[in-house]
Amino acid sequence: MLNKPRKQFKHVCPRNCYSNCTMISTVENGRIAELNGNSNHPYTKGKLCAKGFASIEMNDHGERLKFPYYQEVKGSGKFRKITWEKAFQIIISEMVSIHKRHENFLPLGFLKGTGNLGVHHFVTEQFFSSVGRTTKLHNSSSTFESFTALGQDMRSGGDPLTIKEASLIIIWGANPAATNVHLVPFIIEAKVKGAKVVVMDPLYTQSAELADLFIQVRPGADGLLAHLLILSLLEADTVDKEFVDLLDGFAHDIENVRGMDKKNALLEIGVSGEAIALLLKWYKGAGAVAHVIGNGLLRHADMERNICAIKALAAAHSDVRRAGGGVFVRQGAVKIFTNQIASDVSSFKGRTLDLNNPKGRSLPSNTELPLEMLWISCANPLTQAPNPQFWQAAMREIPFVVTVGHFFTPTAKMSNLVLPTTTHFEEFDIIVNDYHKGIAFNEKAVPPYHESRSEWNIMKELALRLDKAIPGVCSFPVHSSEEEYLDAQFNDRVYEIYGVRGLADLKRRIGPLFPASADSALKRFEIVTKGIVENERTCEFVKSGQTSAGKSPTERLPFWLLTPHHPYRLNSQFHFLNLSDEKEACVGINAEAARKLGIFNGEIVRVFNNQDSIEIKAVYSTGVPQDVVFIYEGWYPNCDVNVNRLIPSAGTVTASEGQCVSGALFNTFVNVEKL
Ligand SMILES: Nc1nc2c(c(=O)[nH]1)N[C@H]1C(S)=C(S)[C@@H](COP(=O)(O)OP(=O)(O)OC[C@H]3O[C@@H](n4cnc5c(=O)[nH]c(N)nc54)[C@H](O)[C@@H]3O)O[C@H]1N2
Ligand SMILES: Nc1nc2c(c(=O)[nH]1)N[C@H]1C(S)=C(S)[C@@H](COP(=O)(O)OP(=O)(O)OC[C@H]3O[C@@H](n4cnc5c(=O)[nH]c(N)nc54)[C@H](O)[C@@H]3O)O[C@H]1N2
Ligand code: SF4
Ligand SMILES: [Mo]
Repeated sequence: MLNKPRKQFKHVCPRNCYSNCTMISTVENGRIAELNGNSNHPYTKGKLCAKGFASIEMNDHGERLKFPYYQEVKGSGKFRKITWEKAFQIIISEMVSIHKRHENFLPLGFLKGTGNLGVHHFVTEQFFSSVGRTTKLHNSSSTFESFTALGQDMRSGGDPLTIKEASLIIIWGANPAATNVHLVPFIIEAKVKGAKVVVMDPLYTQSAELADLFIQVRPGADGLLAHLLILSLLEADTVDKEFVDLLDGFAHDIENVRGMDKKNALLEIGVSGEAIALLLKWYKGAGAVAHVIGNGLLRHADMERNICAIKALAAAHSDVRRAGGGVFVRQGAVKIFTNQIASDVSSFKGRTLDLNNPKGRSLPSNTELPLEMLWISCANPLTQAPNPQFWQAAMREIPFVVTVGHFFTPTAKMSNLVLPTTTHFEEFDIIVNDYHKGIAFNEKAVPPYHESRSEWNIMKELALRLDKAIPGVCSFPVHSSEEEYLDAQFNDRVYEIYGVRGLADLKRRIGPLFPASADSALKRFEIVTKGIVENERTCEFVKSGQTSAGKSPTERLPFWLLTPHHPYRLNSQFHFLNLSDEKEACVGINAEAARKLGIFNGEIVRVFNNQDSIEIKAVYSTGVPQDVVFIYEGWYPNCDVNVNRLIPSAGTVTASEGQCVSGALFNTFVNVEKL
């Protein structure tokens, strides 16, 4: 038998994930025959998750978009395959028409989601920032956007590799066993060395199984629990006074905690005094404490108060200056490459619309120029955004919608033009991670699937045509290759952090690159200080003795609806991957609560609130409290359940600026009834 030529290529998984694993593909006859993790990575260590391995399946999936498709009437499903040339013609003629009537491109909106976070993919935003004033839509329901809006202060993630040194690990509202699998070995290593692990979550999750102590906290009550811990440190006189005295005004704030009503706090937290007593004991006796913070905190109104309370705790116990201790949270949105900076909300020159801010949440139809065209890339708002009904209506209203992606998602189906694009196996890219903070180069291994084009190629071709149609209107730099384009995105900031000047420099390095002074104790100290000093309301919250959410289930809507991330999906991606016991969407409900409603295990029920109603299979769960139900978020094409239809578009409020920064997706209340 002839030996087939095999070639290997280096990749980085570009998903919006804690890990951004490095991987190696083996190509045979122009197709990826094998995919493995690359052991060059100190965080991911050559291991991929199920989704990572399934990315080969995704690459060759029969339902992947092969050609550009056009439909005159959005949602009609009457798509016809067209050529790229025709697609470009349609887009240019829309753009020219807008420009003719308005002499600018403000009626042209664009939305870039988190489907692929590679530097390459910011090309879309760069293009729409290079044609004068346009409209940037941002939907801060993703963690990526939330952190962007929170700014530098929240970019305080400690180095997760150090967690193995912690003597106590508290996981606040995260489920790493499902969503951050590479953290698990570090947690186990700490456990082997004697560390205790505490999981705070209203749900008994996959991560709770790793815990020495599981605290089934009431949603939104984490800040109160953190203050209780501060109080116990004060009472035992173990607060790091020397450290807190350095934090201007903080010593006074922390003293306020003495005034809190412990009994009431325990009621609000909803946990037995015994469990809290054990936690207090461990905390007081602990060396470095690692606080791992996840979306469970970010998805509530007033999330900043809860997080600041945890930061205050980490400072009071000087966790932030002990190896292995501190606050570990995703840094979010590292925008340092040139094409990422130009289009950031903070520096964007055109009009911005924050669709999570109830005030900004309407299309500019009467007041300003209405949107006439919308470009969506790397996003699936019809399943991922809160209140997708709004998006559905908006997309119907906007005359011309383009979606660039991989599959016929609900969002693609509501578009006029659907453009097929390449995957990370078919394009060059640079991936910047916002958790372990490594950057690495992604090689192209195989040609584009059918007629897919890379996003750089699409935008470059558009730039060339637009320049012909309206000379001088577009300043998008036209490079001759993807690699040349990526090379041009390096700048002094990248050099300052990573010590590389260009692509050749990055390629020469073996394995991912990490910032030289990633998280010195000093830097973390400064960040924590800033967070505490700026947040004057931290301690008021304790005095009032309320949960941070300030909202609770009511008689009419007696359940919190939590919609965390699916263990075998990535947001709306990998919809074809059926590894769970439950193949369809289902709602997890406390068995006792279900029985009271006469609901059997496996029965289809109605879950509803003021916004909408969905029909979904009920599954009894012992891990859910009586007043909580949960449904994994995502896209369920096989049963048409869209859980976000129940989720209002309320933002969360940051104490320091009073701005809405993130979707308070978990502040949703519902009722459940038999059909
Ligand atoms: N398998 C998989 N991995 C992923 C993703 C995915 O979709 N699937 N998505 C990626 C992305 S984009 C993100 S942002 C991350 C998200 O990863 P995580 O930060 O782990 O977020 P969630 O999965 O939403 O889990 C949050 C947990 O918080 C709990 N929770 C809810 N409210 C509260 C509360 O008030 N207090 C406390 N203490 N807990 C609460 C929920 O019950 C849930 O168990 O994962 C990334 N990794
Ligand atoms: N109810 C509820 N809703 C949530 C959440 C929750 O916890 N609960 N979590 C929120 C969070 S944390 C996040 S991050 C968001 C994520 O929501 P989105 O930002 O929409 O991200 P994804 O669903 O991962 O991917 C969006 C689309 O990008 C496409 N895509 C993938 N790669 C590429 C590419 O290279 N190019 C292009 N053009 N397209 C590509 C995918 O096919 C997919 O259709 O969802 C949010 N929605
Ligand atoms: S989804 Fe995350 S854990 Fe899985 S392969 Fe990609 S980066 Fe790694
Ligand atoms: Mo996210």
